[in-house]
Amino acid sequence: MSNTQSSAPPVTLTIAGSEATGGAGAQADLRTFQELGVYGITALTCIVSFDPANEWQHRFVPVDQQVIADQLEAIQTTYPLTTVKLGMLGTPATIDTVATSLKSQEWDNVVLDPVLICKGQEPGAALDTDQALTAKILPLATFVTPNHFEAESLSGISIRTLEDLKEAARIIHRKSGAVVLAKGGVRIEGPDAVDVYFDGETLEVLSTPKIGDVAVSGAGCTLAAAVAAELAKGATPLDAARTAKEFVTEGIRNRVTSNAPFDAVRQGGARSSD
Ligand code: PXL
Repeated sequence: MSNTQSSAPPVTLTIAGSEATGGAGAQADLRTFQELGVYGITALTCIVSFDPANEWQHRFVPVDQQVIADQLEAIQTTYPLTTVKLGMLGTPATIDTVATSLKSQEWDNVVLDPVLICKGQEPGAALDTDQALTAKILPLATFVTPNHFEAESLSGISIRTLEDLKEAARIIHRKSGAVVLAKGGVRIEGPDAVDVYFDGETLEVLSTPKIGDVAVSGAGCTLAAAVAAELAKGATPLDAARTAKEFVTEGIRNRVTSNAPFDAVRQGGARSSD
């Protein structure tokens, strides 16, 4: 017990998977939390290990349901939490376990990165997971950050242009009630990486010049984690989105190269290379 809690940074939880190389998932979330000055903790839902001998496909192992529930019980009993970020949940069973824990308390901010597809999963299993996520987790979200593919899936429209992305953001808001930050990333043609923010009133296009034309691992995780960190510190949703976009752009600019065929976001890279 301590009576100095008021000076501590806000505790921010990520419920996410481990991606063993650290580019995405819980590792990216925790680095983002650290950089943005919140106290990050994690409940692990699954372990993903790329397979270098098989085109870097994802080998996916879910954490036992009881172990996920135990982690969340320990965390939720230890800290008064207001903000949670949800990353890869991965199976319908995990979605049920996480939904039950989420519903056991009130939240100010539930930031959902609706990770829909994990390569290496059976398509059937992935479809079940997508449906369970939409039915059971999306209604609990206050802020959702779909990428291009996820925005198409959640909105039911195909997205080629910025106007399509705006329409998708409106549809997803209408379906979920959540603030939407729909990411065009490198997938909308043109010189800029455009994301669309829509909260039911304000629609804002967040735009930065593209850095290369290949997606970088961990960008989505980092963006949603940065939104969660900023909301936990009391930022408005729009300011959280703006800061998160700047943070992830900086991380992409300073990205980590490796033997893998994709680069990874480097959170705080600008600071540490000074
Ligand atoms: O970037 C999506 C993502 C999220 N979480 C985990 C992942 C990945 C993609 O590889 O492995 C654990």
